[in-house]
Amino acid sequence: MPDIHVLNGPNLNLLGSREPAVYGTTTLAQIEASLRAKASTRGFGVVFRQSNHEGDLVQWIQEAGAVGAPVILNAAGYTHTSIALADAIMGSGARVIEVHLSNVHGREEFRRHSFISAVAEGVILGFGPKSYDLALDVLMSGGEKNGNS
Ligand code: CA2
Repeated sequence: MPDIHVLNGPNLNLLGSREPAVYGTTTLAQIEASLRAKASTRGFGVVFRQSNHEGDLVQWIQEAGAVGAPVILNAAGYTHTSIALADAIMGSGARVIEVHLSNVHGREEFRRHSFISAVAEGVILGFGPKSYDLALDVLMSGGEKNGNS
């Protein structure tokens, strides 16, 4: 199995330093360390990336799709705006699990729509860093599609 790609969108580099009431105190580096440790116990490698630029995320999704690597994607603010990311997922055939730290459905109205959800295999949200963990569990257990797509 190829490495599991964990792709993070804009402002997630600020995790742990601002807005702890919404996003908690765990930093992105801590999430990365925890995922790497957990994945390695099962012999999986992790490619962990963050960018504030939409094109980087498009490129990384395409790269993952090209090598058949599964993706855990927190597209952050681009979740709610980016047709380009949805196109990259569809066009590259990448297997994507969408994750969010917060329960976006309990927040502002504009966060309730995701351009990613319709092209993702599944969505995990609202569990803080555990959202990433749960997605990793699905991928490491070889979780299959549920037939919805
Ligand atoms: O809950 C999530 O994981 C989000 O993807 C986080 C995004 C937000 O736009 C989505 O609606 C939900 C925001 C990431 C920005 O993270 C910050 C962390 C600390 C301080 C400021 C922003």
